[in-house]
Amino acid sequence: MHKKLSDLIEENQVKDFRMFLYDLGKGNNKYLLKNDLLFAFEKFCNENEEIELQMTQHSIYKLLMRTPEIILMDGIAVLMHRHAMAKYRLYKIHIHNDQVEEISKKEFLDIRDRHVRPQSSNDEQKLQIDFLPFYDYSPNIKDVKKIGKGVDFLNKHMASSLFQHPEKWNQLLYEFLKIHQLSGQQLLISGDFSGGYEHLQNQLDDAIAELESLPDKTPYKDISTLLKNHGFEPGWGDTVGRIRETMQLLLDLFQAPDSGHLENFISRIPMISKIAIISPHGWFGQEKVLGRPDTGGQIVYILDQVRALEKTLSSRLQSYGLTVQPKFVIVTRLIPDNDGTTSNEPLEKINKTENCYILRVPFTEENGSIVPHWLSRFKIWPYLERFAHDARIALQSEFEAKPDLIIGNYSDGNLVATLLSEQMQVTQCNIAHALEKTKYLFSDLYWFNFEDEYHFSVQFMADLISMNLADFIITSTFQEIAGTKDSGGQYESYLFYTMPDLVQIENGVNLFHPKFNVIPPGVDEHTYFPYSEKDDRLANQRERLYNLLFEQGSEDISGHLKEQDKRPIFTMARLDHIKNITGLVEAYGQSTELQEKCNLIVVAGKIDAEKTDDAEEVQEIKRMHELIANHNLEGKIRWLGMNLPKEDAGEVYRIIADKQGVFVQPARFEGFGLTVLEAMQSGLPTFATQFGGPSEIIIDGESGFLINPTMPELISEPLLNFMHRADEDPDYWRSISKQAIRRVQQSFTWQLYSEKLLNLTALYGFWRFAVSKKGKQELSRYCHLLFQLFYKPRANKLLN
Ligand code: UDP
Ligand code: LCN
Repeated sequence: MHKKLSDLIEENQVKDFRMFLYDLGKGNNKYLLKNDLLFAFEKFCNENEEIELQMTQHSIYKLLMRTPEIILMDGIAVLMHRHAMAKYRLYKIHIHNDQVEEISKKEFLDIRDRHVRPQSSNDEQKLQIDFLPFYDYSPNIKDVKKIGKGVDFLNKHMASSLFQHPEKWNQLLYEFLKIHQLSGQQLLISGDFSGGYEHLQNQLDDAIAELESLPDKTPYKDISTLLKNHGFEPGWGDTVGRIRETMQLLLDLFQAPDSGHLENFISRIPMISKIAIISPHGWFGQEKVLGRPDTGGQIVYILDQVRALEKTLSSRLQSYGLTVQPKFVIVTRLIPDNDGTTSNEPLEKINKTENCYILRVPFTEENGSIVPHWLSRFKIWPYLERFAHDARIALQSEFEAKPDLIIGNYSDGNLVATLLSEQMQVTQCNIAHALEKTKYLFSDLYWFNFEDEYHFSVQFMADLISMNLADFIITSTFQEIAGTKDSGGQYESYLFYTMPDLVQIENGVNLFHPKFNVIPPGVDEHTYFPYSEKDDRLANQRERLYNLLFEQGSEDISGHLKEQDKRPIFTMARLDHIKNITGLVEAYGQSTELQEKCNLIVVAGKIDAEKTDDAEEVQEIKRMHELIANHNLEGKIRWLGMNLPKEDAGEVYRIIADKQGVFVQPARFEGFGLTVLEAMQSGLPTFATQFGGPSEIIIDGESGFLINPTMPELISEPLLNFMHRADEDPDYWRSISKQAIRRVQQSFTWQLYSEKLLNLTALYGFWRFAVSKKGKQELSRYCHLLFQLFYKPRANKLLN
């Protein structure tokens, strides 16, 4: 489609824009990202006096703010325009004649390919992947703002369809109820109930009328025969009051369908009691694991999730009038060389639960021998298919049946969940936690530079397969899916991309699919609670940890603080490159004023690089030592190179808060950031990266502060501003502290999470039953091919 530049920017700025592009074209860099473009434009404005407007008022600036990249070729600029969240237009701008062509994704990806590999012209040989033909198999959300609220959309969609085609849906609902079983027990209506949904409505009417005369509190067992006579099985409720209510809801749904009735009724159907959770990589355990490589928030998230879900599901099952006890099994990897953890135990009961377990299944080689040692999450791909096979057998035997829901975690767990769900025909939920694609700049375009270490070609394919096949996807924030006004989301980065000379993805994921739902996690309130709740704090634990933080010497601790009364700046994370702990040390090292005002306390990684097998950790350890030496930080920084058990970490946050300190999370990018929630819940004013999840946790300036951690002064300045203000006004620290606590308690609780997740599961379970199976089958075959022909051979290469 042909356009003019004036369609993109104001008419009177067209000339300036052409000049700007012309100037860019003269430079050496032919592939510019948004930051490069803004920087270049600032320079351009400074150098051209005739540009009258302030830079940010300029329509060129506004366009560049929405331009993730420009590729420059002879007289042509290829511009990627993110004109709305998750929406793109691609333009070829002819710099000399003002012409603009809107080009296809395919053409754009070819241009990208040629930019990286100018010599290669074998376009026909590229593998091209396109999921677009499958996008129409479900209704799609139209409004970007509604992305991530899939369940609301689906409810409304089904209710309106129910209204328009009552017979079809009533029949479906009736069929769904008829086959409804839990743990082999027929529920709601008997399997041989005949006469269709009209007969069912009559029976409901009659049963409700008979129940009318009984007290609400009458238990189910006293009326089970009465219900049986009408063809009803258990599952409607535990008391007459509840049973009548549920029956009335179904009647209302038959007679006056609306989304409220549908949601209420579906969430009352007992659909699940056995849940499998898949999380193969890292060290999955309850003790001595957090802070090790690949072992962080995902473990905390899953263990807290399981505890909360068990509680909510138990009480739901009781309210349905059932005696079934829910069971949760987390499947992870068994690691014989356990390094002091429980990772070599095949089965471990989860503390503070009734019926939840960690089930460990080893990785095996092709010849059946067990892989004995820990493997980085980047190296596990060749083992996953066999792992899925063995996990299926182990799960069958643990549950004595198939699970009712499978939840995958991260790329590996999601892929295994997909394989299991396909084989067992069970509803599948995905949780990414953090996708790698956006963490490493150019991980797709320059994939070959990363391949030896990271194997992203395999991981991204695993992601594509599992995100397309999942029945529903939970994310912790909206921006994880579709980004913010100014930057793309993690899932969004799979929309279209290319890995030159390997594969082109024209449409990788449908962000407008109602499968996406934002449900933020919570914090374990028994471990992380406000510092001011003195009665709940244990004096001896406090003393021991105070000693650890400020006094004790050990080979795992580097540095002794000279002036212990200064406010502590505290940080705690895995010592990964992305966590940017060294960025914070650099910022502190460069600011003598900050050093005068505060101490820096770091809990991360190890002190001795010899003690780790993780390549990124080794690099970061070396950098930490360099920074401490170069900036002369001895006496001002204390670095605990150890993993704190969760309970200790809880008290550590509080001790820092007792000293009116702050928490800093300086990551280059953070998927969500559980430490941010924990620190805030403990009452610590928290400074966290603006890139990723924290931007949806913290309300900047109210319940904490968002920082841009890309330059040392951008970290130290907001910290210094805060310190000055807190020194001048003794209430300032306390007011931010209080608002941090309030924010977490209002919006981030596991109770809210589990209610929502169980409602979703019910609705998607019904949706899975109701939608056309044909579409899903075709999608599944397509993914199967990608798995067999692309994923497997490339994954197996890792073994050579
Ligand atoms: N953690 C801990 N002890 C440590 C290091 C980390 O208990 O020594 C916990 C921390 O409290 C948080 C989790 O590990 O619960 C890290 O989660 P987050 O989401 O912040 O980051 P991730 O490591 O998942 O990227
Ligand atoms: C993984 C991450 O990197 C964190 O940002 C999240 O908080 C954690 O998982 C839990 O989802």
